[in-house]
This record gives sequence, C-alpha cells and structure tokens, in this order.
Amino acid sequence: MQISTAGIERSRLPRMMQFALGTHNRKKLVELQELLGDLPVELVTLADLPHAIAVNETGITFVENARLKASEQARHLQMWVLAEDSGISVDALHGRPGVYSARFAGPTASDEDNNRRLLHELTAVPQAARSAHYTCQLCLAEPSGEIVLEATGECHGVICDHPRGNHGFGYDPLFLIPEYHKTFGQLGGTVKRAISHRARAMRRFRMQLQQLLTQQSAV
Ligand code: ITT
Repeated sequence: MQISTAGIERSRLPRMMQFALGTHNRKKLVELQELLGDLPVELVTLADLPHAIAVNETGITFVENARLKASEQARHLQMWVLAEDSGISVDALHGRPGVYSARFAGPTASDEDNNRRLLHELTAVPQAARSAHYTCQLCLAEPSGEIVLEATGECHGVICDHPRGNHGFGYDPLFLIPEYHKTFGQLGGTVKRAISHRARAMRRFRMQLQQLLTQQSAV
C-alpha cells in the first residue's frame, strides 16, 4: 500500500468535492462508482466532459501511468481527477502483461483477444504454476495537476485453463480465486466489490479522503 497526503493543504480542499473519474473504460468506471458509493463527493465521468483528453500511458509502472492519467487530465480539465491504472501480472510470464494488460494482444485488442493470448502463452504451464495477481493504483490530482492522494491494492489468484463466467470484464473469466474455487467471471459483483484489487485500493483511498473531508468540514 502507498498513501501520500503530504501535498494537501486544508485550504485547497473544496467543501463539496467534485471529481472527474479519469477513465475511458466503462466497466472500470462502473466499479469505481460503486466503490465510491456513499462518499460526499460528486462524481463526473469523462463521457460527461466532451473536451476530456485520452492520456498517453507512456509509463512502465502502474504508479507512473496512474499519475500521468490523473495529472494530465486534471490540468487539462482544470478539475480534481481520480484516475487509476490496473492490470494483471502473471508469475510464469515474469510479470507480464502488467501495465500492458489492456493492449496484450495488440493496440485495439478486445478482452476476448487478450484472454486468448494469455491462454496461448500459458499452454505449457501447469495449473500449480499459474499464479497471478491484479494490481490497482489510484491517484487523485488537484486541478493544477499535483498528485495529492495515492493508494494501491492487489488481489491474488490463479489463471485457469478456459474462460468461466460472464461477470466482470478483462481477465475476470480466467482469474480464479482459490478460496472460492471460482473465477471473478463466475463470482460476480458482490465478491469482487469485497476482495478485488480495486476494492482494496479504494478502501485505503476512502479512509484517507474521508479523514480529509472531515477535517475540512471541522474548519
Ligand atoms: P483507462 O486507461 O481509460 O482507465 P484502460 O482499460 O486502458 O482504461 P488500464 O490501462 O488501466 O485501463 O488497463 C487495465 C486493463 O487491465 C483492463 O483493460 C483489463 O484488461 C485489465 N484489468 C484491470 N482491472 C481488471 C479487473 O478488475 N478485471 C479484469 N481485468 C482487469
């Protein structure tokens, strides 16, 4: 976990925060909206902001890309932006696809294309050696682009040998949670909202944000 609030000065926080959620991935967006749920923040999506930009993900780590997505979008929109970078790291592939998860099978790859490529690369790898984890790195940037809050979450599992279930997105039909003997594709939203990389990062992020909002309302 990594959380930093050092950059926040109380006076810079508005009383009712409005965040743009800095993602163009609709399924990721829905999960973020569900996880932010009851916080007293007003959420705006990039679809509501036609002048939003597509930020180039030139980083080689989740942290670098999440910072880029939050910071560049915030500066461009002159708004608070909460962005995240996420992906799956497979041990037998030395951590690949990692930050390249969305583009594993090519720049315009669909989730199905990426899943096929992953299964293909793991053809000769036995189940016992197919461990993997998801990572989610959240970053909040203020309108100047400065990063003021960060949180990370991971979720560990195993890549199974064929897609199972239709819930979630991305690699979820292949990502088996050993404790449940089911993939995220089979388990659905309730379990994913409790134990996913995004849920874990968001719990850490929410605690910090809640604290800041509470401090602010007491001023
Ligand atoms: P934005 O950059 O606009 O947020 P993106 O889909 O390009 O959208 P990323 O670069 O962070 O986002 O790539 C995330 C990819 O990692 C995503 O497309 C999936 O392939 C995979 N991934 C991340 N979280 C996942 C999850 O909860 N379930 C399944 N796959 C996930």
